[in-house]
Amino acid sequence: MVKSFNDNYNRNQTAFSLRMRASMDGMHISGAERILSEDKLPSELVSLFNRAINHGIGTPDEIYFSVEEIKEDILFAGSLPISTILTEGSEDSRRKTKELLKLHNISEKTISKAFNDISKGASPDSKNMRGAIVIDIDTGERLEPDPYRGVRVSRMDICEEAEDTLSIEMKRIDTEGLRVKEALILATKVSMAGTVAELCWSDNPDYTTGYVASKRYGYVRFPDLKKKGDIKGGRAFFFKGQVSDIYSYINFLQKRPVLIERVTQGFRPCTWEEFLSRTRRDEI
Ligand code: PML
Ligand code: MG
Repeated sequence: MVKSFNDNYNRNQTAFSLRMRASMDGMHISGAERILSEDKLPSELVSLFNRAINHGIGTPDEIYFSVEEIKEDILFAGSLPISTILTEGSEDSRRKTKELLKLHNISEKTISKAFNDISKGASPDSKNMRGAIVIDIDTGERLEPDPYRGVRVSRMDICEEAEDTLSIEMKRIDTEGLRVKEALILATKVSMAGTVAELCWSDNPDYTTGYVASKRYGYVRFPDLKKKGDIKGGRAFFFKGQVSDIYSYINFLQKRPVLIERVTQGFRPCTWEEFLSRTRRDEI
């Protein structure tokens, strides 16, 4: 994203998807996605390599890179608006996160399943997953075809100008960090696939803020969603639809190139009550 595909002068230029994933003893520790023009590939490869070997969880013993020419049309999109909820510790954060998920008509049982699975390591061998859980909001069933791997969202990035705008916007709303930018890009694409809501917190032991994201409520951050030192983390996508639709849903998430070209204004940190009254006001 640092040097992304710039739509101002090269919308017609060939774009490439650059992906990195790093693991240690089979455990996923880091990953990144870029869409960029050919001239930016060498420097970005080096920067993703440096990032993989300097990860908080540990030094990887395997790093994979892939570079693919993008042949499909790129979908250009506006980002979800960012909100941050002020909470009183991890229990309060979890309670409010669950309340927000309930506002999406997701049952308590399904929400608890997503929390439990991510908290214990969502793959069948209790490791963090490289990709996300996909969970049916009606049945609570997990739908990802490979429960070890999950669904990894791929082929998304932000245009250079929009990234500059996002940096300014994030400063305005007291939010910072590459991690937030990358999660916002991913969450925006996930919402475009028709996902009811996404739940995420990091597997990095030092990073405890998580979020719920959806078209309806935007990208809503909750500090202290897990305790410091905890290395378990991941994503759950709450899905509603026919199980037969799951393949086209996953195909969109993995293959459809999406570039953020517009930044939607977000909000300064606020209390849960302020957030609710603002979102209710917006419904009128
Ligand atoms: C991750 O990097 O593993 C996920 C980060 C999610 C939280 C980002 C934020 O603070 O909004
Ligand atoms: Mg991570």
